[in-house]
Amino acid sequence: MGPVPGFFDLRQLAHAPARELHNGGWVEYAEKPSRAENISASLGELSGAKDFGLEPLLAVHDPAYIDFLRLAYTDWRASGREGDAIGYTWPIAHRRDLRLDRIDARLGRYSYDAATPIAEGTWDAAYWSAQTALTALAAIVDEGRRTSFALCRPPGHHAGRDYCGGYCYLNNAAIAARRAQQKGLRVAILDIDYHHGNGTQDIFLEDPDLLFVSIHADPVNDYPFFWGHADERGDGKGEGKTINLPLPRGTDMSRYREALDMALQAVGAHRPDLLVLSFGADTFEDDPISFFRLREGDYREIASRIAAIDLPTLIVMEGGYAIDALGANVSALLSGFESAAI
Ligand code: OKP
Ligand code: ZN
Repeated sequence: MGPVPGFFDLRQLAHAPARELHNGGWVEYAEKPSRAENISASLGELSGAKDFGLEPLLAVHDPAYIDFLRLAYTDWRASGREGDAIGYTWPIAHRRDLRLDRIDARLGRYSYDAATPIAEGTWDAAYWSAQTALTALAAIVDEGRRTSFALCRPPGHHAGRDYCGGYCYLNNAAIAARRAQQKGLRVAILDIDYHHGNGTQDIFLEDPDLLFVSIHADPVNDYPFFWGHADERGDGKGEGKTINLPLPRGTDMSRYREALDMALQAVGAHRPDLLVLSFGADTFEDDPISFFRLREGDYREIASRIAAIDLPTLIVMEGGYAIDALGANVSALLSGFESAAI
């Protein structure tokens, strides 16, 4: 098929929170800028992002949430705080939709965890990460490419219509998928990050036209706990258009392959015009925060199997925290698409 064009914008590096709350204490932030640098170094030439503006972001996210994201860091500093903005109180029982101005209340209203601080460069980086996904989509829908790779960072699949969480602020895959829908395409999203893509699931939960399929660590044991169980199958008219395939810790390629083939069968049956692949390399055996056992060569096989269903495919980067191995794992994935016989 030839090389997969890749997209990345240096402004995505501006987001660099210092720390996150984990297991009762502060730890170094795992979603570091060097993740993208490692991938970009091993891929060679990547093109920058075009600017599609706010409109495609607002087709997925609540305008009040976008305002919050843009202003949270400034408001935090204006309140006399140091460091990155982070909440400490969440409206867990879904209280009334109060219009509260206090920064701590807003942080609680628009987030669901303490893994997602808002730092000085967060809005800019998240904005350009979303534009990178839209630019890679344009390579397929406007320029006729078969496959393209968006080096999104910060990632997106945990971000919902009006919330951030899990290192995610804007849902890059959902923003690209919604734009493709608006151009008349029928879309499927396959999410193969180690963690369940709760934000993407929530955004399309009632959409009868979009299939969301996710293979991930069983949320009984792993983040994000409250989403991704096998009995979540979509709501209302979207019933049956969400498919969750949770797998146990320790899963290796032989078990993963079965789930992947089930997922791909469902994707094929949906008859999409476009596949959006939310790709996380945190299923890797040496990932520091995850517990599957995939190896570098497995990403090539995964890509070959996906390429075999013969769909235009937009690959959107999600997680992966074994930083020194990230470039090699992403290259292995792309090589599986590049050598596909179609
Ligand atoms: C984002 B993505 C580790 C705690 C884990 C957040 C996980 C977010 C994963 N210090 N909490 O899906 O890779
Ligand atoms: Zn992940």
